[in-house]
Amino acid sequence: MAVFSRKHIYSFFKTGQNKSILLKTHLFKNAILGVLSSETSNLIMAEVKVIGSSIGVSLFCYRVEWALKLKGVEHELIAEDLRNKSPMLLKYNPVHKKVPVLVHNGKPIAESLVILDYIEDTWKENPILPENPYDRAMARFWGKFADEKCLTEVWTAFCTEGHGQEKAVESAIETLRILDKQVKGKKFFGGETIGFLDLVVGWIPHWLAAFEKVGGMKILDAETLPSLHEWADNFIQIPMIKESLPPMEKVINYFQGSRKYMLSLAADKK
Ligand SMILES: N[C@@H](CCC(=O)N[C@@H](CS)C(=O)NCC(=O)O)C(=O)O
Repeated sequence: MAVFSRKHIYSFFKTGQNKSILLKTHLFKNAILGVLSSETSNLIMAEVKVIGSSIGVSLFCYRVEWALKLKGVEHELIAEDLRNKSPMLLKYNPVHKKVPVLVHNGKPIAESLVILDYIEDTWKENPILPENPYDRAMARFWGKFADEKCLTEVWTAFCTEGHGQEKAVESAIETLRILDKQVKGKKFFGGETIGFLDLVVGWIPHWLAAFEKVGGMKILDAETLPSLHEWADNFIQIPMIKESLPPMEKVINYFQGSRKYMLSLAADKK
């Protein structure tokens, strides 16, 4: 069943000839809502909330935010203090107790990749996954690879120092080379426009730059990872992305604390 937000109903009618007169009249709005079934009306009133981090630098939350923006889904952001998790977060994500959590009509969905899938299934406009089932599966495969391998290895390099870090950086670059091949000859992973995988690896241009600066390492280099480097330049130029990014100082400041903490944990283990 198609799910429409109030905005989408309006934009549908916007395409009609009498758009400005019709759109802005409350009478018209009420007439439209009146003739729809109560079930559909509930969907129009659908409430979409995203529980995110109060610090505002969570790369997992940003991909969800971007997907909703791409689809024009109005939503409310709820800032969660992750040092003092709220009963609401624990209720909505009792398994992982992490953000983001998408809450749609009171029903929670956790894990950002699962949330992206849900968004795609629920709001059909501006698809982020290809139509063909095989291509869809491939996009999901690479998304999983990007999170489980690329991001994890970059994070390991970020949380290490000395010789250990050099080795970790090499390993991260090797893994990113695989991703580099995937985007070779294309503007975006999704083709001419951004899609699922672009959103998943959307942390690379901004967050990786912060990790490199704070961690004193270089990973994304135009010579070593030419296609990914070019992709990063293209991705960050998209107005919706560029305008939504958290200030770099804020990201750096936050991850300076994270690195210090991770290094202190490693030192304690020795
Ligand atoms: N695999 C999860 C990762 C989410 C995640 O790590 N969220 C962090 C914020 S960036 C979090 O909630 N951390 C709180 C904690 O680990 O207790 C996803 O894709 O949604």
